[in-house]
Amino acid sequence: MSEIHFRTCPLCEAMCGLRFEIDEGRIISIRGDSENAFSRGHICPKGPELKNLHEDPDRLKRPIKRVGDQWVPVSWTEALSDIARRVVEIQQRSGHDAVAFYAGNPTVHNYGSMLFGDRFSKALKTKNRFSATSVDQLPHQLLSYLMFGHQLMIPIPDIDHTNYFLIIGGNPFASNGSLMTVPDVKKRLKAIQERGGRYVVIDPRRTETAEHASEHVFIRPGTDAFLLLAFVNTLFQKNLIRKTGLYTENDLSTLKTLAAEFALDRVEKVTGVPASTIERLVDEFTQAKGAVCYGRVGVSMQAFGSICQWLINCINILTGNIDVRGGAMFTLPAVDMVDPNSAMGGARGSFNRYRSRVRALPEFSEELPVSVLAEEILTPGEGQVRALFTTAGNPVLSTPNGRQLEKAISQLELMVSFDIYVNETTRHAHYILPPTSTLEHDHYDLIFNVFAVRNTAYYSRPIFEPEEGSLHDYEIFADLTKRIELVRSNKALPDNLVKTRMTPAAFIDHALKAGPYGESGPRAMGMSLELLQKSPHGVDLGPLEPCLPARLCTDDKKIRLVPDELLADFDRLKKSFQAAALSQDTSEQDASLLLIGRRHLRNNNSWMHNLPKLMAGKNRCTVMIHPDDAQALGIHEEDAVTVESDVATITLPAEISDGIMKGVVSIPHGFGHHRPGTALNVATKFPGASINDLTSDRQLDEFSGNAAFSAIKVRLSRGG
Ligand SMILES: Nc1nc2c(c(=O)[nH]1)N[C@H]1C(S)=C(S)[C@@H](COP(=O)(O)OP(=O)(O)OC[C@H]3O[C@@H](n4cnc5c(=O)[nH]c(N)nc54)[C@H](O)[C@@H]3O)O[C@H]1N2
Ligand SMILES: Nc1nc2c(c(=O)[nH]1)N[C@H]1C(S)=C(S)[C@@H](COP(=O)(O)OP(=O)(O)OC[C@H]3O[C@@H](n4cnc5c(=O)[nH]c(N)nc54)[C@H](O)[C@@H]3O)O[C@H]1N2
Ligand code: SF4
Ligand SMILES: [Mo]
Repeated sequence: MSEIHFRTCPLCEAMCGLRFEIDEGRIISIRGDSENAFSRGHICPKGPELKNLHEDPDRLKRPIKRVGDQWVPVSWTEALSDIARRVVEIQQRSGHDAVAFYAGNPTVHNYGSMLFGDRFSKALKTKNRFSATSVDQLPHQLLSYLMFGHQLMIPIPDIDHTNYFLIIGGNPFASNGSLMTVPDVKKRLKAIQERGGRYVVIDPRRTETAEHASEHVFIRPGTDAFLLLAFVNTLFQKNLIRKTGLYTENDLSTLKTLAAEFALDRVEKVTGVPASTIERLVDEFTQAKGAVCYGRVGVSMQAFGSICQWLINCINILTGNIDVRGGAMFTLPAVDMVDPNSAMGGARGSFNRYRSRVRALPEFSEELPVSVLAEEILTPGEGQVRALFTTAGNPVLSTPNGRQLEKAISQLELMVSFDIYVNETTRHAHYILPPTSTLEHDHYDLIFNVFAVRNTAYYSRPIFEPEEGSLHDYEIFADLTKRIELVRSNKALPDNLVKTRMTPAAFIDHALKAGPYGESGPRAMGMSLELLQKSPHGVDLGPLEPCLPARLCTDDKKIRLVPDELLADFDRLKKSFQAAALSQDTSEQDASLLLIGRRHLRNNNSWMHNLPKLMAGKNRCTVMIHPDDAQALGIHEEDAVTVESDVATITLPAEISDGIMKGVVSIPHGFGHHRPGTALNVATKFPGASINDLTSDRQLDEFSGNAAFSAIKVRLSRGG
């Protein structure tokens, strides 16, 4: 007799409920759970692949140590003791900052790793803490911190009630939504159209999302800030501002002055978006009952990522679409990560309290931009990084100028990776510490509930008992934190593992009971771990509700419409606008094409290319190019093409498509599995090439330090 188990999928942000059929310890099937309170049966092709991920023969289960070119098994306590001794020795010799820490994306999908990894990295007392945040959503968090007073007060599109959804630089059909946790986004976007509304996509590529949109508008990569300023300017010019008491008049008039320089005709020239289109979009947006502007990685991974996110917030605020049904709203999750008085709500964020050693880039929330990691390792001097921990990350493929980082990490005195694979990054480690499979541990989505389009709560139980002798991420972190503490105080190290009394589940139980739906919160209903354990399809906590100004974390309970810190960045923007306008005026044409990224439903950043079913079909690691550009360069479909940036060259096949704007080319990230020593038997058969060999650690949103992956200048030529 087979058994049925339920849990949510940890692979992307959508939190789909899954139904597992298990027979004698083997997975028979994984389907969408049609009764799940949030996802209602939705699933994508990656969900069922949790079976093959769990059973992947390349998945590591025991710690290994690199001896020359060989990996040898080692016991947990031997590995953890040696690491603890070496970390303390390096820090005593070279200072705390000599040890760096990088946390990759799946950390956020594993609450044990998130909670205990954070504690561990803070116990290292190093300034050199990094994460995938600074190659992704740093501008969102920074602007939420500056405008609303809390890095996690991210405005979420009220997709189920809006009548006008303006999507800039996001492709939820491929990504399943981001900073907008929304299972079955296709159905929900279609529902907008069915109720007479519109959804409009602004993107240099006619993406899968754009194909089905009410309208798609091409834009020249990296120019969105100018478009958004023209939008704001038009709101002022046409008296379309809907005032609320949420911000000061002073800020409003500053914003008016700043935007005034961005006239529609000049912006048209720079962005490629016709002035009449911008005007019409403004009219449609302001006339709709419930409209929301939303921008994702396409507008945060660019030179003006922070200004883009600021202006997107401004558009929602100025048109009266913040904190109202159908606009941009804030969540009230069962574990409240925002309210400073709640169990988990303390970390409002911080900015620019210190800077990186070599290039002086600013701190955000006790992290530095990962674009400086390589130079912090390569540049001699006091504070030089000599040891690195990575957890759930693959920065060689996912951060800019990956080859430079590779060179850097191959010189480290000590590198330790928490990972389930020997990948392009972890192959350089001295130790790899593999945690249990995701199906062997429990999970509660601390973060994605903060971004969800509806308030819900779900607790995922493990499907399988952990294998004998394996450890969860949190147990490894807890042991190592303790061991380092013992070495620091000259105490003997134990031969057995140091168990932690506090488990992630106990933590969550406390936070749920103390939270808004717990024992005495504003929506008290007895929320607890026990209640969730009895609810295999999750608990629905209702639609997003207005909550301002009470929930604002600013001192005066006002939105800071124009943060002072950001004003300083405005000169850089004006200069860039003038330069762009000038180059459009002169007939002199640059031979460069502008490179952007691309996501595909079957990829997941760098790490699911080892699953055969997801790799079936056409090669997806191609350079997409417009037919006119291809013709001018004599490039034909599937020709090998060399792509050259100022940093490096790579070769990959051409894919000719009129779905990409003329002058723009696109390459997906996460490929480049040809590197020797990568132990991924399927992925290495589909190696592709890494876009991040081409991207530059110097190309940034200088305000936040976020990597600017969009609008990289490249030159193409036929041949490999
Ligand atoms: N299948 C799949 N799903 C994923 C992931 C994955 O790798 N694969 N990754 C997950 C992660 S970590 C994240 S952060 C999210 C990201 O979620 P999304 O932001 O929705 O991801 P993308 O599909 O990369 O969409 C970015 C869009 O921006 C466009 N773009 C690029 N440059 C510019 C520009 O200069 N201006 C404008 N206006 N648009 C631009 C691109 O053409 C692309 O369509 O997806 C998550 N979900
Ligand atoms: N050019 C370009 N570069 C990009 C992007 C882009 O759009 N364009 N997107 C960026 C974005 S949005 C992101 S988020 C980053 C992602 O960048 P990273 O987070 O650095 O890379 P991932 O590919 O997500 O690597 C995840 C690693 O975690 C491991 N892993 C999975 N689950 C677990 C677990 O439970 N525990 C542990 N210990 N390990 C686990 C996997 O084996 C894999 O090695 O890439 C960024 N890089
Ligand atoms: S959409 Fe995301 S959460 Fe849902 S099944 Fe696919 S990968 Fe998993
Ligand atoms: Mo991401």
